[in-house]
Amino acid sequence: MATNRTFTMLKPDAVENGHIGAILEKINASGFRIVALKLTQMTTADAQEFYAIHNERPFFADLVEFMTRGPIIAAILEKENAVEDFRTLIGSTNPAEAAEGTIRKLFAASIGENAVHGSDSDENAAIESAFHFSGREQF
Ligand code: RTP
Ligand code: MG
Repeated sequence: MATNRTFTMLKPDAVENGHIGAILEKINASGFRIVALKLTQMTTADAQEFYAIHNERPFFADLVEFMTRGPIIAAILEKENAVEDFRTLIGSTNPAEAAEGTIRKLFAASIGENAVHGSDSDENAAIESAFHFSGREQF
């Protein structure tokens, strides 16, 4: 499998709870290279666009409210098989169902406030990376 990239956000709960350092440490220790990184905050319009695929879901309003309530860390990560391996590292959407040692098991409180985002395909990784980072911000 060729080296490729995924996109992640450390969500407002992770930032509020002081988990930036611990989560980035785990990401690096798992073999991902950080090729873009910043602290930023999404507007309501940003979150509605970023999560547009979920706009008919019952949790959409709560998701937008949550994702805009404070700063996030946005990052692009590089590794062989990056998208799939990062989804494995973060664990199930619901932390109660996440495997031991995964980021959501360690740092997330609930299915809504689950500490971290990971792209679900190479195509979405590229779209999400471009949403948050200019070409000059990617290394
Ligand atoms: P993400 O996109 O953030 O990496 O999470 P995911 O793929 O594991 O889950 P997805 O189905 O894409 O859902 C996106 C985010 O919406 C919130 N959510 N809340 N209350 C609920 O039932 C519920 N379901 C999903 C979570 O923040 C989830 O990560
Ligand atoms: Mg998703």
